[in-house]
Amino acid sequence: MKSQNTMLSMTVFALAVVASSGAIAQAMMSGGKTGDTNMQQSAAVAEMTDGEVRKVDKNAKKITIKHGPIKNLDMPGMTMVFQTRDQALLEKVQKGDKVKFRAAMDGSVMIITEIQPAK
Ligand SMILES: [Cu+2]
Repeated sequence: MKSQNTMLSMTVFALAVVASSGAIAQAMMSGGKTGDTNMQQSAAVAEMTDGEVRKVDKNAKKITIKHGPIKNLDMPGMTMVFQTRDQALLEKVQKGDKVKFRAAMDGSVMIITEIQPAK
């Protein structure tokens, strides 16, 4: 039992370190610095990607975004159309908004799983 508790607290500590270093990397990137010093830590949890909404098509459930590099999809920055399965996402943003979002593959289609206005 004692060793399990030790394992748990070590895991929590490791997660905290990963979370805070991710936040630092984000802060550095939004400060205008680019570079690949943080490539090592792209790991399992996808980071939010910066983007700017170009178009929201509620009927087709599609959002056009000019986005920065999406690490988890190994995609460089570009402007492209994303689909979403979640109607509520379409209500959160509108054309011209700066956003942070997460994208994932759903079969052969790239979808947005999470989006929020960037502050
Ligand atoms: Cu793209």
